[in-house]
Formats: sequence, C-alpha cells, structure tokens
Amino acid sequence: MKKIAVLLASVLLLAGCAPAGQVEISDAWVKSGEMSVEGGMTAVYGTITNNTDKEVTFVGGETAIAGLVEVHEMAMIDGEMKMQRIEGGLVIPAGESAVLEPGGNHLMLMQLTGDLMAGDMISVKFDFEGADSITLDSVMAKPAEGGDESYHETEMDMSN
Ligand SMILES: [Cu+2]
Repeated sequence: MKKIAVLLASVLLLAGCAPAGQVEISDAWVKSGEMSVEGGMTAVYGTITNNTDKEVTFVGGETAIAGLVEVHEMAMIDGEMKMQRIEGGLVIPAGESAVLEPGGNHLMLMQLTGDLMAGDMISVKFDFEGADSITLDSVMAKPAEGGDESYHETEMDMSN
C-alpha cells in the first residue's frame, strides 16, 4: 500500500512539471474516395496547434485501419508535384499551427485494412516529439477534391 502511494505522488509531481499549454488538434477528418479501399490509401487532415512554449515535431501516428502511417509533404519531384515522407517529421514552432490539407501536408494512411466510406468514424493517434501523443476517437471520413497526388515513383497523373 505504501509503495502505491509513493508512486502516485511521483506521477503527480511529473504532471506538475508539464508546460501550461498543450498541443491541440482541431477539425480533423479523413478522406473517403476511390482510393480509400482495402489495400489502398488515404490521408488525415486537420489543424495541429502547438500551445506549448517549445518546438514540437509531428512524427507520425497510428490507426487500426492502416498498416503504415507517415507524415507527408508535397514536393516538386522531376517537374511534378508529388507527395513524400517528411524526413524527421513536421516541425511546429512554439505557439504556431500546422495545417494538414489536401494538396499540402497530411498524415498518410497506407495499406488500408478495409474500405473507408463517407460517414465512417475512425480513431487516430498522432505522435509527437517534444509532446505526448494525442488520440482522437471520432475522425469522420468524408469525400473531398484533391489529395490524390501520386506517391513516389507511381506513374498516375492526378494533376488537376
Ligand atoms: Cu501522402
């Protein structure tokens, strides 16, 4: 009994050391469409706000519907806009926000384990360096224009 009390006390002490602000995620959603089927891919979007007083890096995540999750950016590769993994993650300076949106940065979900239909709700964990992970339990799937850029060496031309 005594040991448990000591452990609790140290947990409370650690919590007391956390910075006043936290990382927050708002307007999160996941895209449904032709590619969001079993074995396919899709992306999670939203706004990540770093309310802490230090730099935080968005490094990845986890969700039951995807075998592989990566933080992606859009880049000009061989004269075409393509998406690629952000080496080292997406840095969010103290007090600033990062917007994940179709045609821009996004949390890529690959190797989908099932079909994702509009209206479906999924749970997504966002992982950070410099802050605790955040899990959102009701990220809604909805259709959207854009965000179908080709990935790595694929030859698909999805340009609008
Ligand atoms: Cu991507």
